[in-house]
Amino acid sequence: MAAISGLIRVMEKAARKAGGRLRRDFGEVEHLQVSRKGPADFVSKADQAAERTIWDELRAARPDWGFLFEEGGTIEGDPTKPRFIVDPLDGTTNFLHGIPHFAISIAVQEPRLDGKGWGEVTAGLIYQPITDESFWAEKSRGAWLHDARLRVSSRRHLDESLIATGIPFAGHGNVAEWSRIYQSIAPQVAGIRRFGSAALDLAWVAAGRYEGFWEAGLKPWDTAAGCLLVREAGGFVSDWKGRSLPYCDEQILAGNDTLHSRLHKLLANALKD
Ligand code: 2AM
Ligand code: CA
Ligand code: CA
Ligand code: CA
Repeated sequence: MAAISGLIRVMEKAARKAGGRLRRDFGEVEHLQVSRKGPADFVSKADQAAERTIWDELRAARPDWGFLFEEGGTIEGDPTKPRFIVDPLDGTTNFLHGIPHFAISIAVQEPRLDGKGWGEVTAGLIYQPITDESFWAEKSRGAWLHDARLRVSSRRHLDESLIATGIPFAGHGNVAEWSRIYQSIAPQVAGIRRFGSAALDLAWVAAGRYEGFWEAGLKPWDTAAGCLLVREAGGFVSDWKGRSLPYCDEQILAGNDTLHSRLHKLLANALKD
């Protein structure tokens, strides 16, 4: 049984409040009004409303902590205190198309002891409003779905493995590189999925639903909570060189120990050619 900490309760309360709003707004035309941040990069009223709700809740509970928001950017706090990293709606494209696969991601990152920048991610929560699933993890205290302990998949064979990815879209990613990796991995595995929420891809690796996941060009708010979830569920997360970073946003590869190393070899082969 999970002993849920006060911090996770604060994060879950904020995510549930914003998630309830997203659930109500899902499919409502007025909330689909969008502006563009870049090519094919849409931000809806719902992203902004969810971020505002999360900001109000977290700031009230931890007034001196900093923030890194996807939409609002950086808000400095007491430099000796942690910061929250928040994606208020991961899977905006799904949300805007009426596809019920999106999530809220909140992570906590500690300041480095030498005072130079940011270090370890020590807590993470990914909440899926439509299924009401709350995936969370704390450093050294495991990964959980509500009060059930999560373990990465124990499948060891590529041909039994379901692998998630993110496919490049307008303004994001290297299509030729992605195709080479895809051609290297797809013929070896049971299946590839591309559902459009990197946070949920990682939560599902932690939950053992996927055996692995790779993507490039993500941001800290997409991956910070999910990386901790996978690691606390006994899995591995690295960049494509195999380096274990606090959040592998530029390049990410996640999986159980065997599949992480198998996929790493396939990926390295694909990039070498
Ligand atoms: P977002 O919905 O928060 O923007 C999907 O591969 C991942 O890429 C999602 O986690 C998504 O996060 C992110 N992403 C960023 N910009 C995107 C875009 N223009 N279209 C689709 N996904 C985008
Ligand atoms: Ca976005
Ligand atoms: Ca995102
Ligand atoms: Ca987002």
